[in-house]
Amino acid sequence: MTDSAPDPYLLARDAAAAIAEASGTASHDLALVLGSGWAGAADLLGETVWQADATTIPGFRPPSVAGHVGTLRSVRVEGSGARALVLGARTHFYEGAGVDAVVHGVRTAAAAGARTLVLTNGCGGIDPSWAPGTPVLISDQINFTGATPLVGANFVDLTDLYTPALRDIAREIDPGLDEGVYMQFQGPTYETPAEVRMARTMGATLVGMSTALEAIAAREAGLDVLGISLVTNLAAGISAQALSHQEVLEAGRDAGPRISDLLARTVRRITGGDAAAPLTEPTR
Ligand code: 8IG
Repeated sequence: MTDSAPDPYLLARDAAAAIAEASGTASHDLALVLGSGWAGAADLLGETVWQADATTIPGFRPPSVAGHVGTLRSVRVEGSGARALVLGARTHFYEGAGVDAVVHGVRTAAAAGARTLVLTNGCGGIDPSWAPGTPVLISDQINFTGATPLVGANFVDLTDLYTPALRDIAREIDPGLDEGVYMQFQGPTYETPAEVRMARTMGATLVGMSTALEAIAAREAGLDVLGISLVTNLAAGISAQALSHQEVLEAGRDAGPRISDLLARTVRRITGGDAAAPLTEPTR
């Protein structure tokens, strides 16, 4: 790091302090990043006690993608009373702002007191049985970006990067949830069919442009991580159809209410509240 570059950890502490002051909430228990298709979850979690445009908080950049909403919220989780920090948009690696910008929200969540991070995304599915609109638990990841948020001899163990106990809780809410290995590509193109075959050969079943770098930063900060992907499209070459961002948004909209319910119940259970009645409709 040069002398003029801001320390990203300090910037995250500034952001957390600004959130604490603006929200009137000294500390948050858990944080969520809502990706494509997951925006509706914030409303189901509980009462929003504070919300603001993320760009009013130090270090947050405006979202660059249609369908992503750059709102930060503090939510009192119904049932448990836990405080959740909801990050309604993320900075993607393909925006070129650097990996510190990508993980700023995660570092801010850690500085705000969160012990648990829930990462959600919309992604491509390699398993042909996952129809668009299927939620899949992330069991492990392949960081294929060539980048990392960590600098120096910082040998963080990623054996259980996605906390097994949190995945168990999600499956208590929805026993039909499948698990997959998420591979983060740099983007912004979707993969070629050959790249999807490569990903499959390497052991991936989900392909996307987010999450893996954030999970690494979260684990560095000592957070427990839960990852849930919404398969919004079959990965390139898995189906005969070409990919379109429009279809991705539509799959997200259609699946939105169901996956929001799944997420809200899971967060209630994670934070010690009752998850209420079981899902009336299985997610697949
Ligand atoms: I939504 O098929 C969504 N994001 N890399 N590939 C990659 N990212 C995605 C995809 C996909 N679908």
